[in-house]
Amino acid sequence: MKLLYTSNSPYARKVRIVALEKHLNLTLQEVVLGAEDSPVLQYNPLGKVPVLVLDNEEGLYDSRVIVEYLDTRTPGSKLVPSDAGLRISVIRWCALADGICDATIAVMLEQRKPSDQQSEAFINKQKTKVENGLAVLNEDINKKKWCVDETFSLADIAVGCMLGYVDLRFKEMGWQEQYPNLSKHYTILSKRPSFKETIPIPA
Ligand SMILES: N[C@@H](CCC(=O)N[C@@H](CS)C(=O)NCC(=O)O)C(=O)O
Repeated sequence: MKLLYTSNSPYARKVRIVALEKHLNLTLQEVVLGAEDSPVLQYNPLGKVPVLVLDNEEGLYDSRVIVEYLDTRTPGSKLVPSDAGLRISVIRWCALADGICDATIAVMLEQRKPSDQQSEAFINKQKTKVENGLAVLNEDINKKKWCVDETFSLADIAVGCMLGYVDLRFKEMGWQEQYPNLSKHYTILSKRPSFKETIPIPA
């Protein structure tokens, strides 16, 4: 299996961490999005990373599908619980974490436009989504060791990747002071070898 990824994509990081946590061997191929020779479009018509290229050359996307696929590749402990209620809880945490990443990326892309083409209203709307999302997660994680059922799961991985990405793009917002419960959770997650090995590189 080969993973097409960029080093600072929070969605690709989620996949890499799942593979590391489950001791699954992935061949990593870093790509440049939008480059003429980028292999991404060949496997994903949306042109986005991550894409998991299976041994039969089928491309799997997006990150939510890939992590579920990887989770079924090993017997025993699962990052997405099989119990229906717990599963919904886990994927709901993931949906919010991914949504915060979506809004963070939207701000970054808007701010990369020439200043006379940027919309302040759009930027503020997206930043509000980030702040609202972080506030809810900060409340929900309060006093808990892990996001769901006192067990490390995909929810913790998604939240950790999102926080790493918010830290990369919005360090100046002081999120660690504003959301202390999330900050504590992030400190714990950041000690895991899978998180250490996949720290995003500013670009
Ligand atoms: N929902 C998707 C989001 C993937 C995504 O937006 N990836 C970004 C990189 S962080 C990308 O490839 N952007 C290129 C584009 O939108 O054309 C997932 O979970 O995989």
